[in-house]
Amino acid sequence: MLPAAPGRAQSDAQGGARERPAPSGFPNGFLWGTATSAYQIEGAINEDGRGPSIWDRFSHTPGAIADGSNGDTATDHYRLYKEDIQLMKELGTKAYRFSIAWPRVFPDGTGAPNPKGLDFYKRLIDELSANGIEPFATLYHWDLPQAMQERVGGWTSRETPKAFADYAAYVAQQLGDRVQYFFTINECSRLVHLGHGLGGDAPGLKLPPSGLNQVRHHVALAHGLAVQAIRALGRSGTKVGPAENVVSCIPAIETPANIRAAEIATRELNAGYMTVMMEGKYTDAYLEKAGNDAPKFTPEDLRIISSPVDFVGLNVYTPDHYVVAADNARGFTLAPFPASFPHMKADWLRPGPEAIYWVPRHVAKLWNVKSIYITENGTSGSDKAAADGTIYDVDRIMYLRNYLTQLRRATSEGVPVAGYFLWSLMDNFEWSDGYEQRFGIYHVDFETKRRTPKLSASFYRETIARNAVV
Ligand code: PNW
Repeated sequence: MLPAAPGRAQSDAQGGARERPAPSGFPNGFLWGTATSAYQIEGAINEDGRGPSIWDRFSHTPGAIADGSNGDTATDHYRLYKEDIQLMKELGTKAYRFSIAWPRVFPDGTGAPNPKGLDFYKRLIDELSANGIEPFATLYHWDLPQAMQERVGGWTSRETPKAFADYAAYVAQQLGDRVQYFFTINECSRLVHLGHGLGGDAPGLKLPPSGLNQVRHHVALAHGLAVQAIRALGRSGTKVGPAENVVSCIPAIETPANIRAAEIATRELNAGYMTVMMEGKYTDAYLEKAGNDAPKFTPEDLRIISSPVDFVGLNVYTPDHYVVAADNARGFTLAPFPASFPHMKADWLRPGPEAIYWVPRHVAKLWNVKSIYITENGTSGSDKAAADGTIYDVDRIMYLRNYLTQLRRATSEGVPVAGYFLWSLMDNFEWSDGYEQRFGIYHVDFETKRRTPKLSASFYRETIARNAVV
């Protein structure tokens, strides 16, 4: 149980906010939520007819995961989901972003569906609804059915986007009465780059540029096909969009020239993902740079990829580049990061709270996007319990408070951000970092599966109650 916050009567704070909006306040109706993904929390990999995924295979490959672990049991959310929904409820969240495991629904990737696998998500969604929490379902958070990898070569083949569209259509048919908000693919960029270029994520491939560019095209195509499938088969009012980790470009100093340069950089550095999804073409610079390694595609592919979306989901963790305007062909310089730039527990996670201001602002401006959700934001921490048993994760609170201050700047200036999903509800299987990186606001003991709130859970509950940065 989350302890009561001392020194504040909830009704006072809310009443005060109604009369005189605090300068740190978010718009009325701003949607607060938490986020997770299937393989990172569910466990139960052999339950109810689930097929193996590329992450089962990869995590059981010696040397692939930092602590030699895997997601076989993870947080056991498959069994403990009702308890987890009570955690969401005690935070006061009104939305939850989770992912559906494709291999639970189609154990072989294609062919006969597995109703028992889908039933888990029906139970989960019904329990969410019973607790007043809106489900936001991601169709693909990296757990490709292993059968697709073996039969057709996974994302290297055009068969995979086709199979993904069929899976999306089936889910929309089956869950359309329960789910209004769908995300297609989580972070196309990471699954392409880390999974197929660097080999650090499943399926662990290190493709040459031509192969990698083709994978990138297939993933974008899968996004577009899924948008069309959900539109065709969801009930009316169903909304769909991507959940992308846009390469974040921050004006190093806030001048009109640097802001413009950061916009140009955003468009170019996301050419194979957000830019092609929003514009229906690859930029000239992207194709020129790829040269003979450019992906093979048809004009019809580009029309599919750029199927109109209802919103854009943005995962924002860190500034990828600080940008300075320059008199060169590209129009910008990317400042190198000094070795002294700080980072959170994860080396890659440099705190730069202004990223959560600039990314949605650039996306809204460049592509006239009218509705944005922050689909992930959060940090890992070392999270040691103090003598009194509490995890005083003031580093995570510092990170969140600063990011939310910048997010609030965005909403106050009219950037159309409608909601925020904190990553993550609870500690979970952090991919190739195994269980060594904890992102939760609830601590999970991976032996007993016991959940315990960290101090940041109280911070988040307070933020939600006041609809303001606290
Ligand atoms: C996201 N980066 O991954 C994923 O969507 C989650 O599944 C994951 O647990 C979470 O963030 C925390 O890592 C990212 O290097 C991994 O910028 C790395 C980066 C961004 C996102």
